[in-house]
Amino acid sequence: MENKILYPFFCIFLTIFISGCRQSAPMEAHGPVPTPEQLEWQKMEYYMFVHFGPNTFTGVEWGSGAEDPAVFNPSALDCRQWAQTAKNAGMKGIIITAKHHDGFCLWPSRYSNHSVRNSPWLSGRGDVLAELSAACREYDLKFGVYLSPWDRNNPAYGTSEYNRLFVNTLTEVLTSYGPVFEQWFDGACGDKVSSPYDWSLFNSTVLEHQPGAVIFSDVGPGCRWVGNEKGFAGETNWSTLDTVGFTPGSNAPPAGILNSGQRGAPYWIPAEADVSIRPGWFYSPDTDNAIKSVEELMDIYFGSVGRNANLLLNVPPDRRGRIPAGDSLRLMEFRQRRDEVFSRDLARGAGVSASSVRYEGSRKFRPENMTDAFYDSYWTSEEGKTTASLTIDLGREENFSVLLLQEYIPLGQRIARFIVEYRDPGEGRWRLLVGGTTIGYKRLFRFPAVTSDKVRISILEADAPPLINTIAVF
Ligand code: FUL
Repeated sequence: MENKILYPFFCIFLTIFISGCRQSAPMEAHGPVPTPEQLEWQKMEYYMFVHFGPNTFTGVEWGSGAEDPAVFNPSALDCRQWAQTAKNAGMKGIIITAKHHDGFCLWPSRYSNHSVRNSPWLSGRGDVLAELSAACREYDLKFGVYLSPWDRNNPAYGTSEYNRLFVNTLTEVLTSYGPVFEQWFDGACGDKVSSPYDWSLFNSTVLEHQPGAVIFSDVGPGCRWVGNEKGFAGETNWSTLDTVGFTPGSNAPPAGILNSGQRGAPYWIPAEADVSIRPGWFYSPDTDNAIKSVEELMDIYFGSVGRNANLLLNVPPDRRGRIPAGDSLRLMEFRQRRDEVFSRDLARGAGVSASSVRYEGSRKFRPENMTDAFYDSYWTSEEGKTTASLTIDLGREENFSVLLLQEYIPLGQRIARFIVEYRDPGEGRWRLLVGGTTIGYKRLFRFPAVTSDKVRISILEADAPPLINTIAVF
């Protein structure tokens, strides 16, 4: 008798329990996804490249390797000034050319005589990597290393022995200066005769000593070259790439593919856009009047960070070993301009309605997750649904000229086509604002300012149910 009375309650309880379990069912990834290190790297967005070495003093871009180490003699080298500048610029790390193509080592390497040890700087007792890694720690910046496999000085270069030697060099650098967030492998090589580089050995050496490092090259595996040195990713930019059969350098995929990635490709290899604040990578007094303007830097920012790529901005120290005042001033102006643009997100906390929500009723994927402050809360559509429209209610008419969208990439990149409209406050009609293909980690749009109380995003094509964690308007 008692059982008969309790049975209906039991059934109701079971139904609620099961639906509760369903609602919290974990979302599955679609395709390749970033490793935790790649995700951390992507969130850095913007960091400094430092080209420094004999070329700084000789005024060339590619040293021959025959330079006398005596040319390297900075009069007032100060890595703390570099770090302070990077920090104040809003950058998250610094990558230094530990060894450029001329083979000169900025640290006293055991494997080469062509190094700071044979320079007059600090009577041969200096170590730029030691100073810079310490300065990065002090300013809470990540430290990264550029090492060129192409070496125009080393006598072993071009022989099979060289791969071993390069591995020793790598090991020395990667075990001496603390954590390295990114290992930068330059694919450039101007010499024709050379025995092939052992890339898989180079990569495994990096990961053996720095398992947290993201390896940059034309083809990753951690992140890829964006295909140009101007700082622009493609308007379409997938973080996936098929690298089978390719290597860095002359056997890399075409620049156009590196620029836009490949939809549906098997590896997660996001783009990094490298560009110099001056016409050259190394300092030259000839370029003192050619520092990029704030407008150019803003274009670059929207063309890189705003198109799902990280921005690696080169700021070359001068012959004193300091970042010149003109460059650092420009960096501060650039930061100020970004701060002004992004100071107030008019959509923060705004109500959002979605044409489709996964497991309606559950708060886990609610549309407001896109206007909250949390990276890991996101909206997604019902299972199997790859189109949706999202309407953001700003609560009142606002004037805005920038839109920010973020896909929740820990579960893969999915969105392939979308449009954004705003409601014309006069006529009440929806008007097209912008449209695009990919979003990825971050997508930014600039447009002539509009006034409206509502913005609508229509996802027209996606490879799996779309996941968006941030919509912001400025
Ligand atoms: C290129 C190099 O040849 C340039 O000198 C510079 O280092 C740039 C970042 O990469 O491949």
